[in-house]
Amino acid sequence: MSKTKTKDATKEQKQVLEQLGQDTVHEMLGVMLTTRAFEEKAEELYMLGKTHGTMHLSIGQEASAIGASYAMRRGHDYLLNHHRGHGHILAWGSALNPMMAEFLGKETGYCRGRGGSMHIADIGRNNLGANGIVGGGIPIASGVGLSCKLRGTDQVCLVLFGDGASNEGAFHESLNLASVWDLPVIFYCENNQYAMSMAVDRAFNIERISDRACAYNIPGETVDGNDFFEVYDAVSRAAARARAGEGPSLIEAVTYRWKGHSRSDREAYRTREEVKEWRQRDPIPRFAAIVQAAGMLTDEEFEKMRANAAKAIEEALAFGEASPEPEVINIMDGLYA
Ligand SMILES: Cc1ncc(C[n+]2csc(CCOP(=O)(O)OP(=O)(O)O)c2C)c(N)n1
Ligand SMILES: [Mg+2]
Repeated sequence: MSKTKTKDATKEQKQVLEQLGQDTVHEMLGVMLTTRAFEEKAEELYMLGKTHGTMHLSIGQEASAIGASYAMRRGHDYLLNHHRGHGHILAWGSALNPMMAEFLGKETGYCRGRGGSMHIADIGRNNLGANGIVGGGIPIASGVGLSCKLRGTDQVCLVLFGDGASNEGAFHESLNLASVWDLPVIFYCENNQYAMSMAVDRAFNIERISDRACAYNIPGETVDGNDFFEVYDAVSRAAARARAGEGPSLIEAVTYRWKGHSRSDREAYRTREEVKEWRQRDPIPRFAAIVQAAGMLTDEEFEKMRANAAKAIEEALAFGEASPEPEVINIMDGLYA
C-alpha cells in the first residue's frame, strides 16, 4: 500500500473519518476489499460455467457503492440498486453467504436462486433489488418516496442507476414527479462513461448529467465517484435535505468500470490505454492511503483485511456450493400475477 500513499489527509477528510470512527472505517475498507474479491471470484466462476445467466462487474466502482451507502441509514432507508450491483448489496450490509448462493443459483440465496447475479434483493434490509429493465428502478424509487411521505416516516430512498439509464423517459418523469411532490428520493447516477458500447460523449449533448436537475428545480451535483469523501458528502447532504421534507436531489458520480459491460463484451469501443489510465485511479488504495495518512490504518491491518476478504469469499463459496439447487416443484413460488 505504501506505493500509493498520499501526502496527507485534509482536515475535512480527517473530520469525516473521526465522525465515522475507526471500526466503521475499517468495516468500509473491508467491504470494498470483499466486493473486489467477490467479483474476481464471480468472474472465475462464470468462466468455469458455474453460474447461470449474465453478470455485470463493478470492479473500479467500489468507492461509489461505499460512499453512497454509508451516507444513508442502511437497513432503515430504502435502496434500489441496479444490474451492476454486487458492491451496492454488500455496502448496504447484506451477508456474503446468501449472496454467493444467489449468484450460484442456489436455494439458500437471497432470492432462493431465482434471481442470480442481477437480481439480488434483500427485502429484510429494505434493499428492493435491481431490475433487468435498465432504469426500471427509477420510477419505483419515486413510488417508494411517495409511500414514505404518505406513511409519514423519516425514510429516504436511494436509487442507483447508470448514465445510460438517465437517457430514458422514465428518468425524466420520475424526477419531475419527485420534485413536484417533494419526495424523499436521492437519484444517484453512476456515470461509468459507457452504456454497453455507447460512450457518454456520444449519448449526451450536455456537459454533466447532473445539469438535468435544473429542469426539475432540484439540486444537481457531480462528484468524483472514485473518491469516497466526495460521494459520502454529497449523499449525506441530499439525505438530510430529503429527510427535512425538502425533496429529491440528483447526484452524478463519475467513475469507470474496469471490465467489459458483461462477459460477452469484446470492448472494441475503448482503448487499452484508457482502461490502464483508469486502473491507476483505483478507489480502494486511494481511500486506504487517506485512512492511513489520518493515522487510522497500518500496512499490517490492511494486509489482514485483504486476507480476511479472501477467506470470507472461500467460505461463502463453500457454503454456496454445498447448498441445494431449487426444486422444480417450487418453481412457481414467489410468482405473482
Ligand atoms: C430498457 C432496456 N434497454 C436496454 C437494455 C439492455 N441493456 C442492459 S444494460 C445496458 C447498459 C446500461 O448502461 P448504464 O445505464 O450506463 O449502466 P452500466 O451498465 O454502465 O452500469 C443496456 C443497454 C435493457 N436491459 N433494458
Ligand atoms: Mg454506464
